Amino acid sequence: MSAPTLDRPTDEAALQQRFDATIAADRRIEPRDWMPDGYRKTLVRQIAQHAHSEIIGMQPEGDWLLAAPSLRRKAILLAKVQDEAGHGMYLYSAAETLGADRADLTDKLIEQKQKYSSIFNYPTLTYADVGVIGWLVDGAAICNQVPLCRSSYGPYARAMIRICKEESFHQRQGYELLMTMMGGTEEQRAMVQDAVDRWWWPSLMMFGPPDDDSPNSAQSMAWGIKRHSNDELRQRYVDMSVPQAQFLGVTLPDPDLHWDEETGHWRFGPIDWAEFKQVVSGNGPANAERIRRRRAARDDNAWVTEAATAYARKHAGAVTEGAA
Ligand code: FAQ
Repeated sequence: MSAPTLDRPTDEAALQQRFDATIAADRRIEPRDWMPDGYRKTLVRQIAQHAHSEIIGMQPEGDWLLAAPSLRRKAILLAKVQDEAGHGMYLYSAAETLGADRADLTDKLIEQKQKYSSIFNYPTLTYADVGVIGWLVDGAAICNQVPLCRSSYGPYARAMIRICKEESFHQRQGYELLMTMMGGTEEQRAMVQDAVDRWWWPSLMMFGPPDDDSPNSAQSMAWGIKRHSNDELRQRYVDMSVPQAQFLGVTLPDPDLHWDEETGHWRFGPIDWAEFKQVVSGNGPANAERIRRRRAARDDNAWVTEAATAYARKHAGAVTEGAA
């Protein structure tokens, strides 16, 4: 047996030291590297929640696929909703590199043992909601996710690069739809304003609880999983969105919103954290429906998974026999 060297540490303390040095040097942790249990658990938790959000996030806009007002709008929306499915798949794959099992993660979502983003528990009442989701919800997702492209875990960071590119297209298609509606009739402009009124505050909640009530932030930032705090990103998002709202010609539903010359930021009013807690604990307007549909998708399509698994097994057997 070879003696342990600095290159191939064998004891836990040396492994921890190497992990810490990798994080301190801002290099990536890869699936085969040793990592502390807490780091692995935190990543599985965040990546699984993120993947679930993408999959559940297909529902609010998916509800408008059959009612899109033109073939062009339908094609754009279809492409966007399919992209979200793809994002979910990249993210479940990233979670698998940490030893998580995809079917088990789906079960945990359906049994409500794992969370998904609060934002997807609000209904899409008019077609303007599709535009506002693209502009505000994808806008918030980009703001939160661009820094995750530099997350310390390699597979997560790399998945985020592609996801962010696609989210940028999503945001633009939403904004373009809203610009078109704002150039339309009074009724269309009113639909946009109504959608903005309903989605603005929930979009601010997407960034998570305030920093002093965010149990995971400090450790996640020390590990380089998260790069900025929830409040920092929320402020960045408000600063980015206010000029976009002005250009669009809508009013953000916040009487306290004002420009703070001293700090160079748009200051906003208090967020209703009681509503956030209600939604996250399963009591939002559409939680039950979202989970009911996800459960039905799993159960009704189980035969596809079984058939694909049987085919893959048979094919793998044939390959092994061929090799022999
Ligand atoms: N909703 O200690 P923290 C998208 C939970 S993808 C529900 O601050 P953390 C694309 C949190 O999990 C949107 N739960 O937690 C799209 C934790 O619970 P736990 C999803 C929330 O992890 C667009 C507890 O509260 N994006 O939109 C929420 O450090 C359009 C304490 O919170 C991601 O997942 C919430 N909003 O920071 C798709 C991005 N916020 O597990 C379709 C990656 C917090 O301790 C259409 N994730 N919680 O029981 C992150 O960046 C972080 O996980 C945060 C939360 C910032 C979300």
